[in-house]
Amino acid sequence: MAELLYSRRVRATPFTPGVEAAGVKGYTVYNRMRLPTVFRSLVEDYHHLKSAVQVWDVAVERQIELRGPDAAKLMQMLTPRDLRGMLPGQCYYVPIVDETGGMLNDPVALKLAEDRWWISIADSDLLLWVKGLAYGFRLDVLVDEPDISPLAVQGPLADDLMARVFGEAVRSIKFFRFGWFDFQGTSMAIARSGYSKQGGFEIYCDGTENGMPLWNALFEAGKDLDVHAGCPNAIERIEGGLLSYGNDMTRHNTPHEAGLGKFCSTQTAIGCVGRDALLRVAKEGPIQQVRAIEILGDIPSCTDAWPLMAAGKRVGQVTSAASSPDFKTGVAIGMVRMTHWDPGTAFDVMTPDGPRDAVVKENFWI
Ligand code: THG
Repeated sequence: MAELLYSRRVRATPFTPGVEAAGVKGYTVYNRMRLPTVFRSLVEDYHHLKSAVQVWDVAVERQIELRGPDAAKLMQMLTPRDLRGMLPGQCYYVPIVDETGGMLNDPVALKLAEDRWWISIADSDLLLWVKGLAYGFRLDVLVDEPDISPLAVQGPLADDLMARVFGEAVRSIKFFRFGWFDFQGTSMAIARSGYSKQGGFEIYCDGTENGMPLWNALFEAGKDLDVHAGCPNAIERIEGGLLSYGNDMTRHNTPHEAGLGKFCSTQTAIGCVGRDALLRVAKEGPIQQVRAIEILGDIPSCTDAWPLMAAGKRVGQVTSAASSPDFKTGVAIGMVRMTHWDPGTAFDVMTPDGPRDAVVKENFWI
C-alpha cells in the first residue's frame, strides 16, 4: 500500500514524539488525528497487553466540552440514556443519535459539574452536530474542543504503575468513575476506563506542554513492570466485543441494532432529539443486531464488510475480524438479521480470500 501523507490535517498529538521514539509501526486516522495501530506486532502487542501494562496515546479520543447553564440540557438532547441520576465524577457510555435514531457516535461522557461536561468522542465530527443544536436552539452554552488529550494505561499491572506516579489513591477509583490528581502542578482527571477488557485508567492530560513529561514519567516509573507503548489492539477488542464506530455501526444503525439498548432509557430521556424515532423502533424491536461470530479457518485482514450468506441469501455482514491466539479461532463482530441471529446458527462469511464457515456465538469471548 502507498504511504500516507502527514500534514496539519492529520494531526500529531502531544505524545507523538514518544510514540515515534517507541518505534510505532502503523497509524490509522481517527478524528483527523494519528492513532497508533501496532508497535511490535499485533500478536506481540496482544500478549503483552494481557500480561503487563501499556501506555496508549489515545489523544484521538477528543473531548467536546459543554460549558454553561444549558450544558446538562444540551447533553440530554444528544442521548437516549437518561442522565438525571448522573453525578459529577461519573462516566457514562452514551449512544448519541440524530432525529431518526441513527447513531452519530458512541462516546464516554464525563460529568465534571452540572454546567460542565466532556464528551470523549469516537470517530465522527460530532462537534458540528453539537454546535448546530446549541445555536439552533439558542442554548446558553459554550461548545468547543479543549486542549485535553487522553493517555490510557491498560493491562493487569496498570494499578501498580499508576500508583507510583499519582499515589496509592488511584487504586480506589471505581470503574467508570474519575477523580482529580496533580501532575507537576496541573490537575488532571483520571478515570478507571479504557478501550480494552484488561482493566486500567485514562488520564485526561491537560495541556499539550504536559504530554511528553507525563509520557516520560510513566515509562520512568514502570521500567521494572515491563511497561511498553501500546495502542487499542484489534484482536483483544474484538474478543471483548468493544464496538468501533464507523466499522461495526454507523449512522444507518440504531443503538438497539448496535446492541447498545442497555445504555438507552428512551422512555425517560426527555429532550433527546431522537426520542420519538427510537420509541417507535424500540416498540417493534430491531430486525438486525450486532453479534459475536466465530469464523473457522484463516482470517484475512478485514478492510470492508464481508457478506454473511445462508442458502444463497444475504443475512448480514462481518465488520471486524481477527485470528485469536488465546481462543485459537477466528473472532468477529457482525450485524446479523433476526432470522439468523440465534446462538449456534451457521452461515458462510464471504472473505476476499473465499468463503469461510461461521457460527453465531452466545457471547463475546471475554
Ligand atoms: N475511552 C474514552 N473515550 C473513548 C473511548 C474510550 N472514545 C472513543 C471510543 N472509546 C468510544 N467507544 C467506546 C466503546 C466501549 C467503551 C467505551 C467507549 C467501553 N465499554 C464497556 C464494555 O463494553 O465493556 C462498558 C461500559 C459500561 O459498562 O458503561 O468501555 O475507550 N475516554
